[in-house]
Amino acid sequence: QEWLFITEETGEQVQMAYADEFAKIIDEKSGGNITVTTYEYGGLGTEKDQIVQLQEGTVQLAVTSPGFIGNTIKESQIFGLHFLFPDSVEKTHEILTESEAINEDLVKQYEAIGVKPLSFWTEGAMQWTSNKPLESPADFENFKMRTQGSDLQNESYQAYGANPDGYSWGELYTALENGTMEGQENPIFFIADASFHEVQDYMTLSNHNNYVASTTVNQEWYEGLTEDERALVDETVDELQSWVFEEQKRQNDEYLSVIEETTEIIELTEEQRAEFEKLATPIRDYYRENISTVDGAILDKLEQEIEEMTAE
Ligand code: 6CS
Repeated sequence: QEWLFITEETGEQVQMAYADEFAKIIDEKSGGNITVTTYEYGGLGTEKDQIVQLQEGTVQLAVTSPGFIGNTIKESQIFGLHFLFPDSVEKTHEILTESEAINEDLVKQYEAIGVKPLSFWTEGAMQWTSNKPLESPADFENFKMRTQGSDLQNESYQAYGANPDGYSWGELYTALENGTMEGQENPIFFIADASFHEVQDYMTLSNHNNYVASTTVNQEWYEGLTEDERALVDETVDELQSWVFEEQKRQNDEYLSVIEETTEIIELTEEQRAEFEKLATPIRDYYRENISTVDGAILDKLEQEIEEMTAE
């Protein structure tokens, strides 16, 4: 049998590396009986089209980013909050792997639309690239910031005074080049591989948030698998959780020097980061009051878990 696995990335970018590794393991473990065919971003439309295909079961598996489904699964916008997760990417990955708020409560929200997340993982800390130096909230005044388009992502940048707008990444290079957009956020590997640094003069090491991705499946398909097949999928996803942490780390470490060749790197002082954090923290209440459909219960629990896990 054949399973189709779509991602939002191309080439050997982290999501594609993940899907290809998944395909390799399934092929080996099933003795060649199951073939997983992987599709790059664009192969089946935009990121938003891909979610519909997953819901409809045209594809069985997908890497899905909350930023693109946030307006459908409101609670997933939680990942658009800045300065929520700890600065350590390793710790963040541990929280994404173990948190009950995420892996049980948030999962239920996805299931309501027929999509089952099997895991959440980080593609690394996000940084800002821009056509002018971004060092303080004042620099964001009326700044045309590209986001993936979820309401909370936009709200987070409005809190800095920016003028954010959702855009598909396939059109972003051109938008940055011609000034339709003045800046964007992404992990280092993605900035370099998508060549955004070529059309941006600065990269601020802001570490304001992590890029969170999720391995998702069509729920009906997953529940219709035999017990052995489902165990094979679960086992492989478990195995890939630490694998993908190493993969994103390798790519993010490697690509920094590529960006440094053409782009000025700005490091923020603790005080400068604190200015952003101060404006970002009240957005948690905005999420509770205006976005969440469960009065912020998932955020309350997640905050508690983060506190416990970072105190260890
Ligand atoms: O910025 C984006 O939209 C893209 N960034 C990453 C890291 N992966 C896919 C996504 O579409």
